[in-house]
Amino acid sequence: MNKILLFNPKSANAKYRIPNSILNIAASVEGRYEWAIVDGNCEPDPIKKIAYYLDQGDFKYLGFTVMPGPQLKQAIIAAKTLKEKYPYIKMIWGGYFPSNHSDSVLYSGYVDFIINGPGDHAFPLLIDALAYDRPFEFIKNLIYKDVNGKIVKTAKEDLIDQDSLPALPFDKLNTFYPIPKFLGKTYLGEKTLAYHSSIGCPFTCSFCAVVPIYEARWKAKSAQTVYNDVKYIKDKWGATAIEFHDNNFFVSEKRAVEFSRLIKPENMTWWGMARIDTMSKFKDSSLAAIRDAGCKCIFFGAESGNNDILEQMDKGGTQTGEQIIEFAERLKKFDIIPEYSFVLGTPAPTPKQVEAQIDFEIDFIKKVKAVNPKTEIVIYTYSPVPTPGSELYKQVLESGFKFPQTLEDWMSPAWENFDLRKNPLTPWLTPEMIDKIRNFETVLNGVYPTVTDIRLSRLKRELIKLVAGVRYKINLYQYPYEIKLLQKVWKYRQPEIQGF
Ligand code: B12
Ligand code: SF4
Repeated sequence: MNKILLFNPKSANAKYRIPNSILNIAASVEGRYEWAIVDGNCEPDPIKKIAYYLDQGDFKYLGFTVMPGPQLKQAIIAAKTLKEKYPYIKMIWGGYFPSNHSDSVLYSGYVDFIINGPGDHAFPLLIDALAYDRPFEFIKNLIYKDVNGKIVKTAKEDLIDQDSLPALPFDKLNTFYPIPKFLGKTYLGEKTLAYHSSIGCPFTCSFCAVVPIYEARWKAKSAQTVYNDVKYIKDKWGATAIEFHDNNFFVSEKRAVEFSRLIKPENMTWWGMARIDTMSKFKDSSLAAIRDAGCKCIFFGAESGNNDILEQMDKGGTQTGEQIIEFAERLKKFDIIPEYSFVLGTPAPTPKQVEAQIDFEIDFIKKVKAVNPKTEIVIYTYSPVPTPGSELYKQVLESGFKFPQTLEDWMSPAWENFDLRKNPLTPWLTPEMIDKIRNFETVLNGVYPTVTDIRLSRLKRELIKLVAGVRYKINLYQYPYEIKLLQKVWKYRQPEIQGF
């Protein structure tokens, strides 16, 4: 038998989402090969559960989806253990980490193939080739080691028309894990559905992991297809809210407005990610229609208020510091909360300039808060992404920065923290500079606690605001121990670490 087992290693401690990455892969082989899913988020001992399936003897292929951070850690441990116990199993990894760091994955010795980017066509073709002993070298989006141990990357496939993809097998997923388990309570609603309606992104920001894979390409499902899927889950399992996981949900104004028209009667609250310059061009009537249809909050990569840094990041498009502020103010009128993420700690020729850039961003973030205090701020420290050809990445390599060479190295606590964007490990950032960024973030989160933390009561919010308010006013960010203590005791939610 040629059964396929798909594994989503643990990526969240709570708020489990529908494992869309492996569900898409399951859809690609549905009706042709038998498959099962193991979700590490829902299993106390996922390796034991995988072994339970493999011991049945008819599973030949084991697919992992892997993103950096804790998911990578569980993936490495599982892959190593399982390959040792079941050496005949063909191990296939897909997702952002193996696509961007293929050498360390394939040289580990326990992963046989990587699907580079979308797997909707590549995965079933690879399984056909392996099952019927046919050549696989001509399959697009594949990375493997040839007989001489050399890493080979095959050509990239054009992006697939997303409406032509097979339906997602929600009912079958429900037989492995009840769907309501994945519809968690968030600030958006009691039962929040995670949905992915488009792939890639038309831009080329030089710090972004999407760029090397999608190379400025974007393809979306139509508004009607998205609506049909959402409506199905709503009617069958009672979803009340939607998190759109697309890298860039609002690329097309027409699609966003059309989706708003369809979803409005369903009374659902929803959220998605966008670009400031793209949405600044949206008509007032479109922004109003989007809000009216339940879109309460939108995530934007603001990145920096400094136009030179925006250029250095190759932010593309037309975004400027002035526009970031103007747009925060404009959204106030529509009662849409802008969630702005900033990337602090990009390289500069001298330590003084790095420090000056950090001070500038702190000041800029305060200006954004002043025009629209409801703006949610997420602060990341810049962690390099291997974007070949980008000026920023060239500067990073020149500074002496190196990614780990082996999978074992990726598991070290320091690199795990790098993945979580807590510890950038970039030579130009001194510990004092990192402290400065983190301390400002602590004080800012004290004055403006995130709305996404639904456990934080009104009283607690008021109290922490009071404590942090004085520091914020007089720009005193050093040693904010009292705020840290409250955040620790109240288990304050940090979207920058836990994911939105
Ligand atoms: C949902 C999500 C999460 C969820 C968890 C999802 C899960 N698996 O349970 C949460 C919120 C927990 C999360 C957390 C983090 N995430 Co995350 N996450 C995403 C997000 C938004 C969507 C993933 C998804 O479902 N995609 C939908 C599917 C259909 O697309 P896909 O994964 O690309 O899958 C296709 C191909 O890649 C391939 N493929 C994927 N897997 C597999 C497996 C096999 C076997 C095969 C054959 C093919 C294949 O085929 C699929 C279909 O074509 C992505 C961005 C994005 N839009 O994809 C970021 C993303 C993957 N996350 C990222 C990061 C950095 C994180 C964090 C580490 C940090 C952070 N602060 O966000 C944390 C880690 C926290 C932790 N505790 O682990 C980055 C990775 C960047 C990088 N350098 O590689 C991304 C790309 C966001 C970004 N643009 O920066 N994340
Ligand atoms: S707009 Fe966002 S998703 Fe697109 S390349 Fe830039 S950072 Fe990445």
